[in-house]
Amino acid sequence: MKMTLKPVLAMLSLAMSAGASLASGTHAGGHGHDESAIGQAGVASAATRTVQVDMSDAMRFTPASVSARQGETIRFVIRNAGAIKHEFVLGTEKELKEHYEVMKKFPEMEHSDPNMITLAGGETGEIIWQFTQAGKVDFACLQPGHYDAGMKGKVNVAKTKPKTAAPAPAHKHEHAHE
Ligand SMILES: [Cu+2]
Repeated sequence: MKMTLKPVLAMLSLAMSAGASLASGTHAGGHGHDESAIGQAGVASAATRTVQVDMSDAMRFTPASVSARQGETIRFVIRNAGAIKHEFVLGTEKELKEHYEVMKKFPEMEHSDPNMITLAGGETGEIIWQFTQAGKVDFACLQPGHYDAGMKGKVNVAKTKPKTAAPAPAHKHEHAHE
């Protein structure tokens, strides 16, 4: 079965909001999928750095913590060092949890978006991603059971300092008379 996840998520959230009371009131018009929170699909030519992330059947990412700078585009080379299927999905923790619940209901679902890659054992693939907001971006493997087993990690995106006019000129003058 090949289908993209978003329509399924949309259907599910419709079904859930129809069944839920209006008490929560969190759905203020939008459908809550805020892609700008985690950044956006990057352009390969803009990638300044390559980060390799390995996935293993021990349900771990290596490294599980990646540092980035706001605005930076990273080329992630994802390697499935295990024998079973794993995936690397970037998202907010909330998105990942929602997505994971869908994956548990539809384990055979194949999904594909710029923020994720699914790899069979031994495969390697890549994601180009630009981190536009400072803060934490989570990633996880959403294969049933894997997220619960701790197959998750995070990208810490450091705030970019406001651009200063020019680097302070080096003072060549010695303060000999001090
Ligand atoms: Cu996995």
